[in-house]
Amino acid sequence: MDIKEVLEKFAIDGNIDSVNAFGNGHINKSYKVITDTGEKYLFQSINGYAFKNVDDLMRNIYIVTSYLKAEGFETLEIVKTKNRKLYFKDDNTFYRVYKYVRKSITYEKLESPELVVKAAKAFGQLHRALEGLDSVLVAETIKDFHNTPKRFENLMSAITEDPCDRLKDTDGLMGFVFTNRPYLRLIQEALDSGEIPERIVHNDPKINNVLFDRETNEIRCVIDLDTVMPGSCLYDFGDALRSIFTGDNESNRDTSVMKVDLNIYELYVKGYLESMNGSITKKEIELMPASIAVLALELGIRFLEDYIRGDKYFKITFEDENLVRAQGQFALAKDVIANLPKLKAITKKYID
Ligand code: GN1
Ligand code: MG
Repeated sequence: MDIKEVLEKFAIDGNIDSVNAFGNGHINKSYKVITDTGEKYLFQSINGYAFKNVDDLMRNIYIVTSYLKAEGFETLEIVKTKNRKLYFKDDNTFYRVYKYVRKSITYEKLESPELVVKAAKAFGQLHRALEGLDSVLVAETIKDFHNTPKRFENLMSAITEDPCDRLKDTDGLMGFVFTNRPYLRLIQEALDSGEIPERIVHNDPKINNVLFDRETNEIRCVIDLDTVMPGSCLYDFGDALRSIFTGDNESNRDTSVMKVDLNIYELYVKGYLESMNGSITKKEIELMPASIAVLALELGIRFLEDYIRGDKYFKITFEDENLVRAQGQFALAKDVIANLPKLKAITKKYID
């Protein structure tokens, strides 16, 4: 089936005028669709390699978006198929449609302090809002998604198998991972021991997943809800800052641009804590600085594993892109670790 035939299966308004590739996701394929009645939609094919259970995935999104809407938040709106299903399956490919969030804009890089504070508040607000949603309703769409020690084990198996004979290209990186192994367990151990609470979180708070209003720059909503599931708020805190510090190109060979900005860190901490409004625990705050290192190391490990396995998970546009991405995340992790005393000193000001 071609794209237009698939789109016909959905309850969209009007006839299709245009379909254009859209966005920068590494996993799903996205298209912006415009119809002759002026309606706009986001049409996506879901990556079945990453997401093994599309029923659970779409039900999660349905539950979370219905809940957020009922709580008065703007959020994604699923457009069902004509048979009132949440997705359409053709030939082992899964498709879905959302209403396009009009007059919104995303940024690959946050240029101004105001935007950093707003992004921090967007995730704080989301965490607060989801406190009221029973976590048994939300399925684990990707098992052990942010279980960093498990990610390390997966990398070890990839090295052992070395199916594409690529281990030889990874000189220097493996040593870096081994040296910094103690960081990998920080969040997982705190969760397992109950030192920090389990919360429903976004799990993929890349900064281009925050929609701002095109005219006022106010927060509209957080998108890409595929991985909303139980976890730790430190996953989102660490990953959002990881993404901000990485800059606008995760595949940049010049890794010197991927570094900590202490001012941005403080703005984000302030914005996030303000909107979490007393709900966050002391232990969670204490782990905030290191969480950025954990998330950067984790993503570096994931990119490296995927490179070694032959680029099965993350989309690539050039041959060694996943290796380059891993190098970038490890360079950032190194800078975060070097700056931990400063990051901790800033954070301390907010623990009373
Ligand atoms: C993937 O597709 P995208 O860009 O929203 C990935 C995240 C990574 C991110 C790195 C489901 O997100 O975990 O942090 O790439 N999402 C999934 O760019 O694996
Ligand atoms: Mg994503």
